[in-house]
Amino acid sequence: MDIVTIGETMVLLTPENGLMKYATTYNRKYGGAESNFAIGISRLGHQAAWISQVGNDELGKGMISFIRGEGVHVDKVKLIDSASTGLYFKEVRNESDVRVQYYRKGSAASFMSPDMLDEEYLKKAKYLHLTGITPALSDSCYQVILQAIEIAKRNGITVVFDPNLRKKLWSEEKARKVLLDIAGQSDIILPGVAEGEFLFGESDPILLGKRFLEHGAKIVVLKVGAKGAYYFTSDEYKLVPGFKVEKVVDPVGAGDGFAAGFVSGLIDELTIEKAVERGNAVGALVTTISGDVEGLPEKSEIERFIHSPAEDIS
Ligand code: KDG
Repeated sequence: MDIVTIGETMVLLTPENGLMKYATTYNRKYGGAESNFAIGISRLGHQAAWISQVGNDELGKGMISFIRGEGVHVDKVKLIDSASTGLYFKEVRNESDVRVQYYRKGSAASFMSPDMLDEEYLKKAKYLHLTGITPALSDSCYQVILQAIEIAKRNGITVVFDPNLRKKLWSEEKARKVLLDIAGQSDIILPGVAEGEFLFGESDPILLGKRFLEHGAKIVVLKVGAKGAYYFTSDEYKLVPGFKVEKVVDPVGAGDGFAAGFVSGLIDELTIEKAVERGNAVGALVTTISGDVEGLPEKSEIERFIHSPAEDIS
């Protein structure tokens, strides 16, 4: 196993036409930062496992089939009778105006608890991927994250943390405290510049990178939108430019795609710079297709895009 990730995936409904408020027909997809990442990893040719909890209902079962169909290991996804699978609606008005409505309070995933973690299973992974969405779901979900980090530390598994700040899910004060706690225990951290500013009250990318390093991370990759991403280690930092795409159709999931591309690069033992370049390329491609995971590329596509991006966008 290359990576294990833990978190909630929801049924995703997007209006077929027009606005959420008036739409009468919706497309049914699936979305969840952690499974988006796992699918990205799988499409790039690696082994990924997704740990979660869904309702023992038709939508939950359909979701598991879909994610399994993407080659992700789902043997540790629990179906429970006492709560339903979460749901969310998404309306993309334009690149910078995406409206999201969650129906996930009290969802099956929000009842995840540390006892669902099997150390023998987690031990098989090289990387543990976590996001700041899971601890926002409930206190027991936060405990899952803390326990997973403990297991990772005991077994030499690298912890990769994407803060994925979702202000709709919790208070700013709690979010800041918890995200800083997890960031301080992670080996690799993948924040966006706005998340860095939220956590440290600082907007200069170079200073932010240094703050995250001081806070405990060994590698920091700070995403700066279409411009690309900076990486920081104790020895160096560098901006790796992003890729242009002709049209951004749906930006949601680009960060998860970035994380998948970057971690896939590390698994393939690329340099950090080349891994960031792959992350940038995957993130860019995700935005060109509607849906949180539909635009995630396969290995051959990503290599072609990195070598001649113009060809792919013409
Ligand atoms: O990063 C994309 C995710 O935000 C999306 O797939 C849904 O997990 C999700 C969330 O909590 O918003």
